[in-house]
Amino acid sequence: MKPILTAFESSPDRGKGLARDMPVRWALEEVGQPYDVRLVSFREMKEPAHRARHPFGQIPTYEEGDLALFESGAIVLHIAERHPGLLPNDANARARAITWMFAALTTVQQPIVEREAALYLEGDKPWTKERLPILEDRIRVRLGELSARLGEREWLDGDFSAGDLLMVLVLRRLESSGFLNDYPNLSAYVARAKARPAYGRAFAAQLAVFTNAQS
Ligand code: GTB
Repeated sequence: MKPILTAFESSPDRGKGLARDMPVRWALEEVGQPYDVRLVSFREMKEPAHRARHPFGQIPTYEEGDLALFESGAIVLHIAERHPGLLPNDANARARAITWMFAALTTVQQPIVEREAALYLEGDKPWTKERLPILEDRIRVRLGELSARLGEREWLDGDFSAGDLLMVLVLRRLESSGFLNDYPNLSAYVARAKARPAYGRAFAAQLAVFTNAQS
């Protein structure tokens, strides 16, 4: 039975692949697991049927038989644990790859999300003008640290892993702001990941939802 993923019926990112169904799609493509997608509107996301799957009324959710999961990171970990290809077999290397998953979604993503919230939710507040440079400095600190650790490596720790998958999607949130331009090895890392065939298939699938909704 194919797992079922939920995604935006009409994504506010207009097919840029920034919504959180993208990590799940990409993980499923990396491991070669076919899947179905249930598209949901903003209204449907807040209705009891969807809230039974996702307590916060969001996407993505993931159903596999009688298992229902939410939180993109947890879903990617679930997929990576059940299929070869996204986590190393060696126990210590596996633990380090999972550490990178958490680092992406907490340490690196947090200042990026705070800046987005300041820009898009608090843009009209009097404190935002002063707060933005502080948030941007925090992002630069994290990018500098990540850049130093990545160095000339292809991936964060050995082969491509679920840690890289999540880290690259977190970094993609900065693409339109130009932050990554100051860190050539991070830009190259993101470009390398986006060149993976599985990324291409996942991106095309989410873009098709947007394109079909327009026609
Ligand atoms: N921590 C959760 C996870 O990783 O699964 C976060 C899930 C989440 O934020 N879901 C968002 C959602 O359902 C969509 S992805 N929002 C509806 C709601 O809360 O009512 C976040 C997102 C939305 C839009 C853009 N964009 O336009 O660029 C990018 C990312």
